[in-house]
Amino acid sequence: KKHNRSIESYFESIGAGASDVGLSKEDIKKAFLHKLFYHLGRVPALTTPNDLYTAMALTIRDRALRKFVRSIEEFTQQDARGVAYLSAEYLPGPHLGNNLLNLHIVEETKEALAELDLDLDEILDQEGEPGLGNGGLGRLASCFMDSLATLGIPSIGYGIRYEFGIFKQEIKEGWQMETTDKWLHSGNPWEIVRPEISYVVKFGGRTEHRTNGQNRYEVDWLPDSEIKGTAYDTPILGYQSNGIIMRLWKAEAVESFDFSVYNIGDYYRAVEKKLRSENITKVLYPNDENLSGKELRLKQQYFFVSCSLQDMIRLHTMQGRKLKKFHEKFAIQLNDTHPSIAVAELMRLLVDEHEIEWDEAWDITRQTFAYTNHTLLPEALEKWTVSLLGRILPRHLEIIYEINSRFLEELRDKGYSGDQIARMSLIDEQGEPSVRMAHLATVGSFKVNGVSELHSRLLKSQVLNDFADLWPGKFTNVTNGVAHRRFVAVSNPGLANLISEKIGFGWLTNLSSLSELEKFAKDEKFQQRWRDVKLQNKTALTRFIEEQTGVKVDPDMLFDVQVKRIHEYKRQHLMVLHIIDLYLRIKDGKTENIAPSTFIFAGKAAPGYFLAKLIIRLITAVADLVNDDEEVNKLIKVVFLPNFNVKQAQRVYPAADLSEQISMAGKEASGTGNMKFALNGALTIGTLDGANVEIREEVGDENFFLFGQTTEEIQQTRREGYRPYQYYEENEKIKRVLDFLVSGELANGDKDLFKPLYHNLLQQDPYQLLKDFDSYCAKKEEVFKVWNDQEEWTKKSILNVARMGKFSSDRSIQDYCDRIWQVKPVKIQE
Ligand code: T68
Repeated sequence: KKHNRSIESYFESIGAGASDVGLSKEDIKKAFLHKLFYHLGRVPALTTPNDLYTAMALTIRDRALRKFVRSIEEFTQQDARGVAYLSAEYLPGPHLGNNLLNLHIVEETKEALAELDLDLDEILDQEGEPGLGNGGLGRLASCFMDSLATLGIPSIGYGIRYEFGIFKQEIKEGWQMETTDKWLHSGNPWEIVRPEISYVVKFGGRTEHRTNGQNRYEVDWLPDSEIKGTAYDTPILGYQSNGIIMRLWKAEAVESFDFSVYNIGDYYRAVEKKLRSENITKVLYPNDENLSGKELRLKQQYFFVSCSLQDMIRLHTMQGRKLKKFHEKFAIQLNDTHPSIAVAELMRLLVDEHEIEWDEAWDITRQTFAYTNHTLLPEALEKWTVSLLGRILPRHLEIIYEINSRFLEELRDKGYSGDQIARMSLIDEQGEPSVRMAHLATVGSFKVNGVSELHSRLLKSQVLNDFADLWPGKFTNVTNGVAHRRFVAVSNPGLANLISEKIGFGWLTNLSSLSELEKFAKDEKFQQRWRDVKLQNKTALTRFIEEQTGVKVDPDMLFDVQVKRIHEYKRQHLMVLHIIDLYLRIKDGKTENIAPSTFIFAGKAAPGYFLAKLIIRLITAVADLVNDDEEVNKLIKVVFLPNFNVKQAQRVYPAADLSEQISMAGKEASGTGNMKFALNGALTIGTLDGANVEIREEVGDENFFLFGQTTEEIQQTRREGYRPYQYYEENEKIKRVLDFLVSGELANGDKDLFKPLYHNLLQQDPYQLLKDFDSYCAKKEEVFKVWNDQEEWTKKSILNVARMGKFSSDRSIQDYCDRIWQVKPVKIQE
């Protein structure tokens, strides 16, 4: 039965108005106690911190859901075109603080709790986070959810509900150790399970081809297993605006028990089957920018893609709409190639299950998908061997072959020949035949975008060059952005208050209005308050560092920070080489011009990435050496903060003075940490890589510490035959620093420990650290000089913030709407 009444009228009919989800202090207090007693069954004397947090989260979730149901009502009424964002990863971070900001009830909540003798900050601190991603790509997806909701875009985020997210990192004797992330351990008050929203996903088996009675060619897929995906919804609130959902799929057995087996008494085998099914969404693969080619990973990708497409088709046809108009109602954004099997799956659903002819199905498919590329690294470009794909998804392999043969035919018609066709084929025939997922995504999409100007340009000239020549109009750029409300307003309230006091609250929804801060850049009183805020944030971080690592640091020192996944291309070790150089200078008594600095690192290494783990070991070794040396530790300290995640990031960005964005040019697609730092008033030392280029353009060359070769110079160096050993021989400083690695002075006399890194740098140095080393060191001298002039530094810091308006994810989403999706906002009236 259809319910055509508005949500408002339901409330009215029970005499409740909207007050059951009211936002006053009294409403919040009442609701909170209600949750504590009647949802959790707790008496005041026996509540645990987790109970208090859970009751508060449930209180806020109700309010978020009210926004969400109103949004859905509005989207449906207006029959609006919408977006589905498909991402194998999300990193939402803690929800509570962000939702309080978005509902505009931080003060009310604080007071409500205070009247109950409770402290909001303690409750906020209880919240863990869903670590359902590796790094930038997953966090970007979550920033986009925030902005989609804020802008009122009819949208949904689809993904995987991993039971274990990214591993927890501990440091034992200087090494990274991984333990499982049991994020669901104390429950997850934000999600709503939807047992009635579930779909069957097939795997394996074979296909049968035949012509039916009406002379239609048909294919049956006879799988050898089936798994059920169930929806888990998390409401994501926009700022004083709509609510959308992130819908994550959990794998389950089609029947909880296989009764036929159960009845013959083999209970354990029946349960085992259930466990095997649940395996699919057990754990996130912890590799960023590197492929494992594992069967389970392919199954994860297909599983969530199939559930999501079936769900969209249900939503679409539910209201009596024709499937042939699917592309008019939905744009589907593929977050990298991880969900790109969707191209073949939509074809299968349209052709095999809904009996649409191939050509028409292909038109629909190509008008539905758009693909975002996040990397140019060859080792990160997804490929699945034909044999694996054929075994797990036999029908999809056939469909991919069909797409390919038609595509290559088209190329031949256009006069393409041998080499070029082999390069563009969806199938890589060199070595073991495999499917190039980036090619499948490109051929199956109406738009392809990179994530910064530089990256989009390189995408067109390198990795997808042939395709860009063939379809120039298909390629575009959308520079990344960040959820500035989370990363400034929530995590840096001191700065947010100071900004709002000067320019009002407009920047919360229109980040460009930060430019109004420019006129205060030289105001001495304002500068002093700017510095006071930074010092407070640094003092808070100082306490956290001591708690986490036992190291005492001085908040008056320059906080020089590099936090991100550990990867050779990101060059954490370049920063370490410079620290070693400083150490040696201090030991020589040449301390002039060194600004007292604390070097802070954090980040996870992929568990199987040996050199990345060794870089962590090097950082902790240098930290031990430096921090324990009385002569040295007055001037410099080194810290490695374990287990970098969104929650920790929110403590770190507000406390940074200097942001290290030192990847080899051409390798970092965009970076988003770079934006979060600058928005919190850190100055950047960086290369012309990814979005650094655009950040520098915006903040001005004089407010950015640029060093290193450009992408073109890097390529030139390589073409000329880069010989890192030459730099070692000819550059005294480089020689001394590198020899120090194997001198035994690090790691209690172990001379062999860092040999792999030493040899890597001397023999290959694939990321040209040695070539960029001098330029980096020289720039550091300039950093020290500017730091010693605090007025100058503060002015630059204010100007950085004032000119960062471009880098909100609100702007990115607006770009996606205009350049790619062609969707318009539908805001709820409230
Ligand atoms: C990052 N990529 C880019 N990948 O490195 C970064 N990869 O420059 C960019 O700012 C960011 O994406 C957002 O566009 C990743 O984070 C992964 O995490 C990843 C995970 C699995 C497989 C491959």
